[in-house]
Amino acid sequence: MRRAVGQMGVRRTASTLLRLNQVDGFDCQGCAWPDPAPGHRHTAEFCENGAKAVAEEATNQKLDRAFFATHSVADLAERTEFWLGKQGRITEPMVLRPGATHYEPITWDDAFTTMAGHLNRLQSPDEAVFYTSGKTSNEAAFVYQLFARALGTNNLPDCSNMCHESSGSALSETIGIGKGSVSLEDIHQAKLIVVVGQNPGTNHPRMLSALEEAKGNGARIIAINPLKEAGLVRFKNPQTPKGMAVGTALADLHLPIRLNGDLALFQAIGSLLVEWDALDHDFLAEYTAGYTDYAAHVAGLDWAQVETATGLTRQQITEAAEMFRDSPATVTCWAMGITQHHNSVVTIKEIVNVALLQGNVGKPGAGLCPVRGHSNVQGDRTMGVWERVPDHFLDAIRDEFGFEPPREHGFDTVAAIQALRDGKARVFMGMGGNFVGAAPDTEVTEAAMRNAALTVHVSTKLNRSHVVHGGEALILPALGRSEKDLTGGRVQRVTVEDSMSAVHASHGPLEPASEHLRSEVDIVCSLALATLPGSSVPWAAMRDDYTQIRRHIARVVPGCAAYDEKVEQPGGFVLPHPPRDNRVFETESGKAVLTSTPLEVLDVPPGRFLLQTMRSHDQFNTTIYGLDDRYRGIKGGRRVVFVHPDDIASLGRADGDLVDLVSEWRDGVERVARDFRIVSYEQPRGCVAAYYPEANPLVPLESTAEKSNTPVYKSVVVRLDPAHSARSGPGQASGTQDTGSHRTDEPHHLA
Ligand SMILES: Nc1nc2c(c(=O)[nH]1)N[C@H]1C(S)=C(S)[C@@H](COP(=O)(O)OP(=O)(O)OC[C@H]3O[C@@H](n4cnc5c(=O)[nH]c(N)nc54)[C@H](O)[C@@H]3O)O[C@H]1N2
Ligand SMILES: Nc1nc2c(c(=O)[nH]1)N[C@H]1C(S)=C(S)[C@@H](COP(=O)(O)OP(=O)(O)OC[C@H]3O[C@@H](n4cnc5c(=O)[nH]c(N)nc54)[C@H](O)[C@@H]3O)O[C@H]1N2
Ligand SMILES: [Mo]
Repeated sequence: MRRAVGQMGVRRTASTLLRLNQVDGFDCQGCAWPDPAPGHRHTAEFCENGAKAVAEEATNQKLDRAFFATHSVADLAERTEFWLGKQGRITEPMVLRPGATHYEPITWDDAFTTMAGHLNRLQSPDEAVFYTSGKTSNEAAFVYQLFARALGTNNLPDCSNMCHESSGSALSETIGIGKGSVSLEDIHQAKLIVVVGQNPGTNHPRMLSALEEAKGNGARIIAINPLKEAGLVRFKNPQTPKGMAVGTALADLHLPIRLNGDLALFQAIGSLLVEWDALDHDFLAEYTAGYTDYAAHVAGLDWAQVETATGLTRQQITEAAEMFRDSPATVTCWAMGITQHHNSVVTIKEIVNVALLQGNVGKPGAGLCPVRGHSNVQGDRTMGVWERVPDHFLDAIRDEFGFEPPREHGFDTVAAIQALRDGKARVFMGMGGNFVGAAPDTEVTEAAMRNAALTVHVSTKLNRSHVVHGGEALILPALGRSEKDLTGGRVQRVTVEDSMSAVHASHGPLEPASEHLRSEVDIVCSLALATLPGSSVPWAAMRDDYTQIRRHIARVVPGCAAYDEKVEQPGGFVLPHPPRDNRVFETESGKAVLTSTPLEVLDVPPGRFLLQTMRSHDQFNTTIYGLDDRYRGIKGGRRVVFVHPDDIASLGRADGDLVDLVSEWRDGVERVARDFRIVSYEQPRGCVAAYYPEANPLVPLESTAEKSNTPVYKSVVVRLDPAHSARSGPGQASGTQDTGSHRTDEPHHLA
């Protein structure tokens, strides 16, 4: 409330927060956690971090042309993400002309003409890149991918490429669909819930209420995480007086796993279930393939290797396996701690193996639950924002709109950066997000963006991607989800899909931050009209009435028949999910697939550490709400590195010392992020942690997960050198590359 009132004032706070996540209100722009059924929602159906997300968007603080006249781009490039984000909402379209030092105002029409000029001058439409962050509504996402394809490219990278791509890859191959198989009701009814590689207390706080309800119904909970994340070990439910006063320990068992140890852990659990014959034989026989090979593979498990990889004892793992054995219905939830490693896809397949052994797919109270990040990241994919969308989707576009879409796969996020770097892509457009701040290898990514002829960002707030720009740059300010959309002279609604495939409507109650803002749908359709004058697509009709878009969605997108009618129902509708609904597995063999993967232990040279990059309690991705991380005891600073006390001692350093983080990778380049303060913090020996995006310069662009191509943000090999700034004399850092683009002008006081 303090944050909300500070940014929005009392009246705006009340009218906004009480509409948040309500049936007739708007969808929280924070995470993708689902809403309870209509009739079961609280008056305050939001969490602390949802309130911060709304306040950040609905802030009274504005950024006008005088601001851009005062601050040169060079000046803005010296500021932190925190400072940039705090300047307020962008109120009119701005352009940075070639060679100019300052952004200046531009009319919408001129902005679209500028973009059309660049796009039509390209040698091939594949020189354009259309990125999407996961807040974009289904309607905007649908017209956006349609525009890219009408132009002639599948270059539609999205934040999913950096997020749950590994889940999509692993689940499609094993159960035939890239989405999770549980509903909120399944969580409530589960007897065992496994939360692995996820910090819900910070990133999905409303999930804790669901876990609490499950516990009330007799569920047990296992948390698998190198860190003892506070939300899981002590939880006070702010929705109930009892919760506020008493608090609960949600997790019954915490396994402090070594970074990247999860493949070995789940394989070991699977091997024990096979050994104990704790299997659903009927399910295995009827619905799965690969069991015989799998059983033979895990029979040869090397426990010494498992203990090294996981940092856990056989006894700890056995205790967890017994909880699986004794549970008739198990849900496994995971997030970035699982998806952002080089072997994420096979790790998730190992989680699937364990679920299949016990028939925990397509059964009430059970299932696989990748917990999505951005509020509509899953919906954007459903709507075709995907560089590798299947042919049947493209066929449906052709039949609906009468043009032949390109068939060749497009660039994902990493490939887009490589293409910009190598001059193969010339125009970059971002539909929301902060591409430069979120991507790996900051120095390489920034150079790639500077190589573009044109960079365009559809945004609500200022961020680093606006100040690290191409030859010409545009900022197009969009309506946020909390705001009234009166495009085409009528009240427009949009729709979104949550992490559990439920689709529903959303419409904002607030007056827009400025009369010059346009909706994302308007921006895309107007751009299409300017760029593709002879297009067979009815851009103007779709722009002026989003119902028209929903009618097209109904005919193009699988599972969306009668879309406009179904989203009318209170609470919306749930998309079909064959494994969940009928135990139908649309894989090549028609069965769910158990896979056998050789174990490996990540090799870390002596004196080096495995670094994970994670979120604090006071940020939404690259949007920094504040400089504290309350649950981890950090105050007033973000350039910190969490290190085990014995590792600090073995380095001959002390808590509070300043170090440079140096990442070592097989390309021989040493990437450096300077001036991080050591914080003594309990976790497995050899593991360290720092915040995203400050640590992004350390993640090599080419270090990605096999198959999903997701950057390896959670296991970077680093050393901790004495801080350059604290050393005497220059030259000590020779041979290293200073990639400290996320500058530090922040205090470091720690609680
Ligand atoms: N308030 C808030 N909400 C958010 C976001 C936000 O920034 N702020 N971001 C949104 C987005 S886009 C996403 S994707 C989600 C992210 O949600 P999370 O995945 O919860 O986010 P991270 O902070 O990256 O946390 C990763 C967790 O995994 C653990 N971990 C790291 N490596 C490993 C490993 O190898 N094994 C295991 N078992 N655990 C590991 C870390 O200790 C940490 O607890 O949250 C969404 N919601
Ligand atoms: N090191 C490291 N890097 C990571 C991760 C990690 O764990 N570690 N996580 C990765 C993950 S999971 C993700 S999802 C990506 C996130 O990558 P992105 O989605 O690209 O980044 P965000 O920080 O969420 O984008 C914030 C910006 O979105 C704009 N915005 C906000 N709301 C709206 C809106 O309603 N409309 C429009 N048009 N714009 C809006 C604002 O201008 C704001 O500055 O980062 C990835 N990067
Ligand atoms: Mo994400």
